[in-house]
Amino acid sequence: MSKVALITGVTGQDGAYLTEYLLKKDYVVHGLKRRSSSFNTDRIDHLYQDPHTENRNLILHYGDLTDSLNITRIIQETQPDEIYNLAAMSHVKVSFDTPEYTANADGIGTLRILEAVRLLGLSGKSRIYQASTSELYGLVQEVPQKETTPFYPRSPYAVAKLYAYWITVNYREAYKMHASNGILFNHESPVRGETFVTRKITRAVSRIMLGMQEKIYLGNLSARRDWGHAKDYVKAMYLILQQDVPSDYVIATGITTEVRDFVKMAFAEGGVEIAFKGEGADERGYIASIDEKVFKEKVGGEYLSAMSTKKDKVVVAVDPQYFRPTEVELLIGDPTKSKSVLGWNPEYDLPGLVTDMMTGDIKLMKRESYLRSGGYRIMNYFE
Ligand code: NAP
Ligand code: G4F
Repeated sequence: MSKVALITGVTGQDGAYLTEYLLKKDYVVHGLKRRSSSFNTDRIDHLYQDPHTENRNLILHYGDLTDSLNITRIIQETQPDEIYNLAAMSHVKVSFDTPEYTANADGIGTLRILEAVRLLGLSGKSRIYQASTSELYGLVQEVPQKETTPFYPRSPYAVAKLYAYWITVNYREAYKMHASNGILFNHESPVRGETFVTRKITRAVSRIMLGMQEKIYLGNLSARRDWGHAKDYVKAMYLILQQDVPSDYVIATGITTEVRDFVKMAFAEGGVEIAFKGEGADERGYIASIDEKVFKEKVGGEYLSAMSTKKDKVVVAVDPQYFRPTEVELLIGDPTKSKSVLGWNPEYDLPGLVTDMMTGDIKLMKRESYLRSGGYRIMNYFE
């Protein structure tokens, strides 16, 4: 018999990778997806199965974490062995603009799932994974951060996730539920949301190198994050739910890097060296040199002459609109427990992640550029 998983947030970055991973393990996967006025299933379209397909093993359900009735009905109908609660308003900066909604979806949404499992008498059957976050450490009280490090959240997002973390622990202790928190540090990929800093950078750097954009505006260049690859992190989620005893785990690489250095690494993928000058809001990044051989190989010879005219020009600037009212300056996790207990071992390091993201975005932007020119010409031809 195949195991049954329910994934909330199935259309998000992690939802997509986890769905792919569990389908390969022969699970039947039910995914909770929000109704949207335009398609929001891009990341899982390659896995989609038509509702008329017999014996489907990926089934999508309309739903929302703010709707208790809907959550309870879907859990009752699907009777999942494992629930991965990945749905959330996951953008830290946006949570300052939508604090009440964030608390409802990210905080109370978790309670809705736990309580539905309890009320439906599934406490002994359905194991629950809660997508907790390194944002809980916020104004860090210890370096590196581990499972026992005290929390100090610094945004409405992190405060909502703090509630979700503790209500998960409470239901585990009160009702003997197999409910666990994965305290995941930042993890990225070629399908990372476009407004998180890594993807914003890899998209913009690709566009700059292809002559589609002049420069990128960023916020705090000195923030440091422990960045891993989402493909590795969904494996940890799975491992957490395979343990006999539920518990909470830090999932991280143990290496921290400045946003500024991520920018340098992204440009270096195309052989472009960036130097930074100035401080705070006046800091600027300009092109110091171009390795033509690498550029031709990774980006394409036809883009080289336009790129060469940008030498010594500013391509990175700071815009204070991206600063946060309260910032998390440093995150670095200690993954000792997850490595020893779960046997979790990530395949990607940061250079591998940057290469994967840049390769994806250069390809994507070339297609966009082609559609803009050739694509329109074809449309006009038929008109
Ligand atoms: P993501 O790409 O932003 O995906 C979030 C998912 O949640 C999307 O499918 C989104 O639907 C859905 N969603 C948002 N609000 C919802 C609601 N009210 N009801 C139902 N679904 C809703 O996030 P991610 O990077 O995959 O992260 C997955 C989870 O891990 C999130 O809970 C996030 O907070 C947490 N986390 C992420 C990281 C990280 O670095 N990526 C680190 C630690 C923890 P739409 O597609 O319709 O928007
Ligand atoms: O990429 P970010 O927006 O990610 P952040 O805030 O660390 O949150 C992400 O990781 C958390 C895990 O720790 C998740 F829980 C959360 O759901 C999300 O996935 O920003 C990273 C850093 C910040 O310090 C930010 O101030 O980059 C800095 N930054 C600098 N310029 C920027 C920008 N961030 C964004 N989004 N956009 C900028 O232009």
